[in-house]
Amino acid sequence: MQRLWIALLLCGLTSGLGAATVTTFGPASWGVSDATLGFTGSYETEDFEDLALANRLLFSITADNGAYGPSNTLNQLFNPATGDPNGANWSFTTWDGTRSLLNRLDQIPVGYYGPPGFSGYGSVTFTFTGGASKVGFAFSNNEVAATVLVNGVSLGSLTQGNIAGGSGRNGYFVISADATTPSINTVTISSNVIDAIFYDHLLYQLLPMTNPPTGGEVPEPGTWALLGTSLGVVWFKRRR
Ligand SMILES: [Ca+2]
Ligand SMILES: [Ca+2]
Ligand SMILES: [Ca+2]
Repeated sequence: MQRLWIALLLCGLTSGLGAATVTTFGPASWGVSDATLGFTGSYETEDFEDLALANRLLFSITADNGAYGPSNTLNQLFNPATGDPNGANWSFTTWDGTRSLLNRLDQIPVGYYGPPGFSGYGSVTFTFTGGASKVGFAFSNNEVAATVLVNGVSLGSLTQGNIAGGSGRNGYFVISADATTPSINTVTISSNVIDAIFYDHLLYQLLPMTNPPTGGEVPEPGTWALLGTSLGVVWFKRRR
C-alpha cells in the first residue's frame, strides 16, 4: 500500500514538472552572449527599451490593483536609474540598454510592502502568437516564492537549478519546447503582490505560423476587370 502511494506521488510530480525543459543560468552569467544562452540562428529579442513589443509578442500583467493586456505594446516604460521615488537606483536590473520591465502596472517601484490593493506588484504573462520553440528571460530582485507556468502548467519555482532568490540579479531562465510541450504559447510568472521583480532581455524562437493571418484585401483579377470596365464606361460617357 505504501509502495502504491509512493508510486502515485512520483507520477504526480512527474506530470506536474513534465511540461517543457528548463535551463538556468546564475547571476555570474549575467550579460553572456545569446549563443551561450542557447539562442542561435533565427530568434526575436525584446529589450523593453520602448513601448512597442517585438514580433508576435503580447504582454499582460495582473496585479492586486488592476490588470493590463494582453497587448503588443507596454502601457508604461520603466526607468531604472531615476524611476524610484525613494531614490534607489535599479540600473543593475538591465541586461541590455538602460531599461528593464517591472511587474507593476505603473512601472514605479515603491520599494515597500503594503496591504492588498496597495502593493501593486503582479503576475506577468508573455504570449507568443502562433507559439514559440524556446523562450528565455533575465530577472532580478525575486525575494518571495514565484512560480513559472507554460501554457498554464507549472514548471515549478522561478528560482531553481543555478538560480537562487534574492534582492540582486537572480539569473537567466530558459524554457525549451519538448515532446510534452511542442509549442510554448504563454509563459506566466505568478508572483507575490509584495515582491518587485525586474525582467529584461526576453529572447524567443518563433514556430512557423500554421494559419498565417490574411493581409489587406487584394481584389481578385475579375474585380479589377469589372472596375476597369466601369471606369472605362464613365470615361467614354464623359468624352461624349
Ligand atoms: Ca533592456
Ligand atoms: Ca521593444
Ligand atoms: Ca523583490
